[in-house]
Amino acid sequence: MNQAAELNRRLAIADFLAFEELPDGFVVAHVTTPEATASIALQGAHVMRYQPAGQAPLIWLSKLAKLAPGKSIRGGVPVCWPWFGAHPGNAQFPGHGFARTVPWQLLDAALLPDRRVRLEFELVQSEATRAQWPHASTVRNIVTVGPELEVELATTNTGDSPFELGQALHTYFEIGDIRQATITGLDACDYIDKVGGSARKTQRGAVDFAGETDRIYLATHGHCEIHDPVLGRRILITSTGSRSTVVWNPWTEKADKMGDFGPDGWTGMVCVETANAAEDVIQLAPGATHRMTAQYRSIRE
Ligand code: TA6
Repeated sequence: MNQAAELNRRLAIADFLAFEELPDGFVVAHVTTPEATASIALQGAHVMRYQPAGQAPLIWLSKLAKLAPGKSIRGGVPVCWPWFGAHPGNAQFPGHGFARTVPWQLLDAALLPDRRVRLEFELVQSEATRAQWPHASTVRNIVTVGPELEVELATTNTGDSPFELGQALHTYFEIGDIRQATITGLDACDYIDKVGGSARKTQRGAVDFAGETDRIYLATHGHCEIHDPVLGRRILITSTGSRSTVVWNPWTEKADKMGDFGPDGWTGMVCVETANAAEDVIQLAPGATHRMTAQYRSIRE
């Protein structure tokens, strides 16, 4: 019996949750609720799609996204864990950690009384993951689909010594045109400008976009909004357990180099990432659990 058939036997919820196996054994959970639909790959516990009923998708997925074992997916909500960006000590290790390209298992699927669907995934550790991350730990990703998309990344230190944890929900949002979009809620926050030689700067007013933008905002307050006049909506982003927010758009040249954005794909997306990055990395004590959550919803404007 293939993986999807086994998952359908054990965890499917009629009319709300079913599993599909793509070529190469890539398994996807499809969620349907009255308020929204979503698709989550078991690899990386990666939310690939989320679309509120009657609206454009909230989450952007590249038309050239590769859905193959071990390949990072361009778009959706990639889980960057247990480090953000380049590995602090070994340049050979994958950028943004290994969590998004390894198998996760689905521990539980539940239809909640309010007709939201909650899926709880746990990263499957292996010799390969332990070779890059020797710390005794578990990490779970809990995805709840309803009128909002809620994602919670929970890391537990199951060992007897502390470790440093960097992470992000590297979320790609669908927008009408990056050149007309703005982001509020980061005013007066300092940021590391990775396009400007990692200089430290301070945000004045709303964030707008006129070229490649790659910033780690620091001491952020857990709420920001994407204003999208083209699609006529605001996307509200609320987070807990995070004091750093990454804003990224590759613009045309970098997107072309990356090769999986598709023609002009960069104009229709912006990443606003709930993170623990830079000086916001977490020192996790033995036995402790750190929870980082993000909630996404849109309001017509
Ligand atoms: O979060 C922004 C960033 O760190 C950019 O610097 C860029 O590298 C982006 O992530 C995409 O990274 P990826 O490994 O998914 O291609």
